Amino acid sequence: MTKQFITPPLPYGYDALEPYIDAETMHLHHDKHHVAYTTKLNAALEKFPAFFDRKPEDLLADIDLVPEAIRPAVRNSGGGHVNHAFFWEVMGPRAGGQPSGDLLKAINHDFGNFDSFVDQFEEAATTQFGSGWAWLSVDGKKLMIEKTSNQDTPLSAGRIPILALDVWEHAYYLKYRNLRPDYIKAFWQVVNWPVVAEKFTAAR
Ligand code: MN3
Repeated sequence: MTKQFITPPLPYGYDALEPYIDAETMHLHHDKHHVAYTTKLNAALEKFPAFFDRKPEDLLADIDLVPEAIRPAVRNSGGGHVNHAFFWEVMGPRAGGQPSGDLLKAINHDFGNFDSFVDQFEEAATTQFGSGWAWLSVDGKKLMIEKTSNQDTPLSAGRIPILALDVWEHAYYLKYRNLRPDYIKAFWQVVNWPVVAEKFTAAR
């Protein structure tokens, strides 16, 4: 009896992020794309079941410990599994606005002010060429904005992500078509800043 990773359910309804992210996109994105990543990760680990005892985040942070034969599958499908679970968590209904407290202080310190942070994050999300992600990560003592290709994660570079935006076309094409910048602007309406602040506190 082999343990397997499961796709966590959405922490809210499929229509909870309307009108910014539509229910049809959420159904496809969670039930098809996310589930497929988890299924492929499980398939890759079948011959190495000891890894089911690790957290999938740890496999990505320590990718060199994963056997070479399945390393690309863990990087891509494991990344997809972990990144999507993270992405659902940092969004929510009745969200948006601005962070407060220590997180806002750190944003002001590292990016000048909140508006400047938003501009820089949008720039990263807009200019990620092809499929990938934009991130706000904790790098030692400071915050940094970065972007990754495909399902790569800041975890593999030793950083701790606290906010993510999926800019794969599957994340927005049904509603926003080719207008990725409109999707990126709408994202701010669904960011769950209290959850991001918890992740920030835990990362330090
Ligand atoms: Mn996606």
